[in-house]
Amino acid sequence: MTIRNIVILTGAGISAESGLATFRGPDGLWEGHRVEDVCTPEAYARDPALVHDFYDARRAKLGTVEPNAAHRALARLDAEWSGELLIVTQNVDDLHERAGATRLLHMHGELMQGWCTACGERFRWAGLMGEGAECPSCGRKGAVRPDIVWFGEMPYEMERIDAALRDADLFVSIGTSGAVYPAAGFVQTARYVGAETLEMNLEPSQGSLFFDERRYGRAAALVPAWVG
Ligand code: BV8
Repeated sequence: MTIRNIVILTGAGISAESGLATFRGPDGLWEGHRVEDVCTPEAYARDPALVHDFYDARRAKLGTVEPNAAHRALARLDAEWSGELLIVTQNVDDLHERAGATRLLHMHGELMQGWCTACGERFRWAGLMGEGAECPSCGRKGAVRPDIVWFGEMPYEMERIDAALRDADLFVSIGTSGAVYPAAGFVQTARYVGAETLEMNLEPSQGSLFFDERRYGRAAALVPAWVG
């Protein structure tokens, strides 16, 4: 089959070698935190300070790390690939952008963005947010939350993702455990439309059996080798 249109899904594993913790590993982000306590709208309503601390700490860490060879290889592919290409990341870090990727979409939101629940505006937010942050647009205090998709909230740009998957000749999944939907279901859509499917991960994901090809190892080694 001639490969023209590529969809690439990335997860926390692609940023692990940059020094950012994944969610479900031994050093997991959720160690010490129950997911329900930091990653749901209910958690935010119940204890906004805890949720802000969780994201403020991750935002501060992000400023100390750099993209790795896997991010850079995907950015090179993005610059050179003449067909359609869409990198759909579950990650909320900005390492794909900082490596130079442009055909990129953050389906679970972005750590470096805030969202005002009073006026609905979204804006770049680089520092600590905390509970009483003032909206740069409407001036309200205490209505700014992290622009992150929590459990039970609709991921961003699902129509655009679905359209790209339906046109795909190749679907590549990199550094994700396949634990979270709808992202974990993308491989099914790709198979349904006859796309080739490749998984690159440290270990078999929950959906590994759905992939035609599977390469296991570190993303910073596997992805540059695959991009060539
Ligand atoms: C929705 C916020 C509908 C961002 C996150 C059944 C029961 C209950 C709920 C559900 C259900 N089925 C579906 C659901 C809904 C739920 C869900 O999927 N639950 C799961 C637990 C079953 N999904 C949702 O709620 C989603 N929304 O469905 O909305 C809707 C419809 C209408 C109207 C309204 C709503 C929302 C999902 C997003 C939740 N937000 N986090 C943040 O804080 O960062 S989830 C969290 O998990 C992150 O977003 C993360 O991106 C995502 C996936 O994790 P991974 O990226 O895969 O990371 P993980 O640690 O798991 O794995 C890392 C992998 O890398 C490992 O395999 C490891 O081996 C590998 N690795 C490590 N090092 C390396 C490496 N690989 C290569 N190289 C290395 N060096």
